[in-house]
Amino acid sequence: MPHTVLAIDDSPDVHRLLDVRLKLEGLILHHALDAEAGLATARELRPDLILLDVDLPTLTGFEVCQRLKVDPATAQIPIIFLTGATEVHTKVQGFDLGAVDYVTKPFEPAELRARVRAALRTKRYHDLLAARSNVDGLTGVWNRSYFNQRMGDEVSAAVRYGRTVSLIMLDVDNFKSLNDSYGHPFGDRVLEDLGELLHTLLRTTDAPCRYGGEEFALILSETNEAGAQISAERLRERLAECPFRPGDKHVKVTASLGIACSTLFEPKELTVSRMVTVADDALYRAKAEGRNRVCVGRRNKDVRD
Ligand code: GH3
Ligand code: MG
Ligand code: MG
Repeated sequence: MPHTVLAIDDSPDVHRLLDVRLKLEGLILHHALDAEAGLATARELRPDLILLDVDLPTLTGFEVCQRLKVDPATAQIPIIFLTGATEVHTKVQGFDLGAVDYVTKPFEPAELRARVRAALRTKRYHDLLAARSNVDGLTGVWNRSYFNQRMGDEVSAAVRYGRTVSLIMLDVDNFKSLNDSYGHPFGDRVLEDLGELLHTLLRTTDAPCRYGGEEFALILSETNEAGAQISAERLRERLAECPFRPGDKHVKVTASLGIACSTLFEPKELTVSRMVTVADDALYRAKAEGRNRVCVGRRNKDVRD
């Protein structure tokens, strides 16, 4: 996949020059001629690198940089400032705001290319490390820290843009007695297989996460309660059908699932912890009603935290 780079500059000449100078780098260059278009495109495209003019007319490049850094959707995108000014304090201000580099205009072609390449290389390592440190070692699904970050982003999008997100809490039934009867390594194998099953059955836009022990939190983007119910039921069925064979025995493994959908809440009441509480309550009900079942969360009259 070629890298995508967004250039934000009010001068069409600069864009033409960047096109020419970066042509051989094999990247896809997008253009924005003012701060507002730049911010919107950055949010939508999430490019691998932003080349940002310091002297923009409405908002300065520094202000654009600040906005990009406080928005979780764009905070991780490296920024190289394009500046005509060579005073030390301007460069320092750019670095202090989170820029990774700067290039002075008029561009020295070889230097521009080298700095762009270096920034993209660092971004690739950063993405690789971030992905690895967010994956649970045993099951291969996302870990708890990724859950917190992703669920936070999904809830913000639901509050701000009216998007819908569902959360399914899944807990393996009687897992302690499985461990006790067949040994801890067998329990681990069940969790490994469960991780794989979650990857297979969920959409690529969904995020299965290990919440802790034998409990999983499944984030379903753009999915309403009915959709979540279908997914949860399918998971429950497939797991119950899955034969687990420690030695020569056939062991049935089941799970209980609880669902919470963002549409249960008024936007001003919607938080991650409230969604977790509702899904947990539904999971608890599924356990109490006999396990190996799906329960849909209801919002309590007085929202609890
Ligand atoms: P319930 O149906 O009510 O959920 O019963 P349960 O036995 O599954 O619930 P409980 O919370 O009492 O037990 C969870 C067990 O999961 C206890 C713990 O030893 C086991 N466990 C947690 N993490 C792991 C793990 O990584 N590997 C294995 N093998 N077992 C684990
Ligand atoms: Mg359990
Ligand atoms: Mg448990």
